[in-house]
Amino acid sequence: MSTDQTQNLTDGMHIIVDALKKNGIDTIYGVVGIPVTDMARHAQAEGIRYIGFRHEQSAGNAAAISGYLTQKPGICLTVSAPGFLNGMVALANATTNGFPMIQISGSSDRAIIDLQQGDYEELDQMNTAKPFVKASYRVNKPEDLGIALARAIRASISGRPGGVYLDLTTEVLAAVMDKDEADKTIFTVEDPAPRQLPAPESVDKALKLLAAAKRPLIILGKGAAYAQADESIRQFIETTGIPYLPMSMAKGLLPDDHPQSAAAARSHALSNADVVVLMGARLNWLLDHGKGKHWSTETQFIQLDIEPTEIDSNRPIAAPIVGDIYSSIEALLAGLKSTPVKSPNDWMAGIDDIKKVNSEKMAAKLNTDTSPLNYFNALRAIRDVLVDHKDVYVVNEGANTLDNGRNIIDMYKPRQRLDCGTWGVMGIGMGYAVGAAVTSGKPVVAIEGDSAFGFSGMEIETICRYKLPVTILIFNNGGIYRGDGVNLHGDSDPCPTVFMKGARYDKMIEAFGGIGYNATTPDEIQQALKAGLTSGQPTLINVVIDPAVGTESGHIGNLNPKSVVKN
Ligand code: OXT
Ligand code: ADP
Ligand code: MG
Repeated sequence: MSTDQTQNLTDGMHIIVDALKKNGIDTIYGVVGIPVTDMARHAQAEGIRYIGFRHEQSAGNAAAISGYLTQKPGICLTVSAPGFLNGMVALANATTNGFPMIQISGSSDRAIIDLQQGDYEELDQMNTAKPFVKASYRVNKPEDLGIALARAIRASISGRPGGVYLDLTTEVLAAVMDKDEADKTIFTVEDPAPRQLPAPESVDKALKLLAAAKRPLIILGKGAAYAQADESIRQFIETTGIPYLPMSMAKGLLPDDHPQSAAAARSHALSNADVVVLMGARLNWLLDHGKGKHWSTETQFIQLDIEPTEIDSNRPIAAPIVGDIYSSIEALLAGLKSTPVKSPNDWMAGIDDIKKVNSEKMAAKLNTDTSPLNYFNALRAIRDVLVDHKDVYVVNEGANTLDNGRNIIDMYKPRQRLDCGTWGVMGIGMGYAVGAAVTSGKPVVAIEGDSAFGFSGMEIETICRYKLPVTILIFNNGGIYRGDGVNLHGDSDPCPTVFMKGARYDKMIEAFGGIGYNATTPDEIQQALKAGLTSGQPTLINVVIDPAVGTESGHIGNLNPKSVVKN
């Protein structure tokens, strides 16, 4: 074809990029190959930043966390069948956690797939994705690309955010259209996540219940963090004087050293509260479904959530407020004028007493001086550096590394703690670190169990390639939970929980031009961490932890099924 004949033509892979640009998408996280390589090249040529990963799951995790941080869908690009499935874990995790994300995947020839005639990377991806996402769409005509992306964007961020799958067949990517006609098919989505105002009577009812409470408690969840209603939430908590408990990723919504935080008196606050306000937090396993020893059967609940079907999921909710948290908090604040709420002082004083006891116990653990290090003195060393770096994003995964990290590393700003979330999933580490660094331009510190790191460890090459300011601390206790497990059969194979002894993860990053440190004392941790933060260079610190100090499954050992048979 001559240049004259092609100059007014375009094709699917160009149309989708134009549509992404029109909707303000500035970054794609992915892994390329047949049939999406040229689409990625073209996106980059058009000024969309393309971050190429070593595995789609990490690309997906980066996209998901960028969605959480920005309220815009994070975009993950994958190849057909296996690449698609690798990305699906992250997409499903995004849906579970309520992070807006769109996975765009190329797919093979639909006619061959449908007749199961054995195409290259054959899989009915649209239907495979369905159980794991809010919506799953396939585009069969290039003129539908604009509307399909619009639907994907709206589905991912309206209501409870989540994952959306967009299937682009090889035929559509290559399909040719007149450029002027194609331009008419793409558009900017208008108000993709409209405010959802709560009913005034719901707000009124909730305030009356709260005003009568003697021991009210607010539980802040990551839905509240996502809503970016930071100032109003703080104002509501401070005006009412109600103590609050942050769920893990809501830490920092108010600074962890806030006097009304009940985090260091968790079970006392939960079991004694008479009215609990669930603010963007689900009454799921992380809150024992509102049942059991941490809860009173007398407790009444107010629940703020955008998803109506979340209400009454585990316990009856006396006062549901269905709406977006931004609008709901505004309405609650306005309602305080006619229905003032003041939490009784003796309730907070009682919580303070328990906080004091628990904080003293914690201080005793933190101030140990052991060789090898344990979780507490190693995390104390990190905490004391990070207190001077409040802009840092903290990624945290593992079991003991996660649970102790959550309790010891204080957060001061909203949405800066990123962790295993609702699924308790391992493997988010490096993807979240890349996504946070790329999205925010701020330094990231990833505190990783050695097992947790292994799920996405190859992405240190990605971190080095893009020269991201990420410092990774690997809590190397030589295993899952502990490094001293014994093979019960007695042969020379390691036990299921045990890894290579004396592994030097710091050497891995040196292979890619990053900086590695091996730390065996609090001082060495601090020197290395400060150097990583000051240089802004990709840095990996192998923190040598006593293999014998971890607890099976960290704080959630009670979830392991118990065997009647004694080994
Ligand atoms: O209430 P009380 O009075 O008791 O006091 C509480 C707080 O008030 C108090 N506290 C404090 N006191 C003083 N000062 C401060 N600052 C303070 N802060 C709190 O302390 C107590 C306890 O507080 P906490 O922790 O809040 O309370 P609790 O009861 O623990 O809270 C309950 C939960 C459920 C809310 C909380 O525990 C929680 O959020 N847990 C999340 C747990 C989680 O998600 N874990 C990850 C999954 S574990 C497992 O599944 C793993 N796997 C399997 C696997 C997974 N997950 N994924 C995939 C894809 N494949 C396999 C694997 C492989 S973990 C894992 C790897 C583990 O090995 P690593 O090497 O990575 O890690 P290591 O363990 O380090 O070796
Ligand atoms: P956590 O793990 O921190 O307890 P969850 O992920 O379990 O938090 O719960 C978050 C809840 O917040 C979900 O039920 C979700 O529907 C809700 N949510 C998310 N975004 C908003 C929002 N903008 N407004 C209101 N509710 C929201
Ligand atoms: Mg470990």
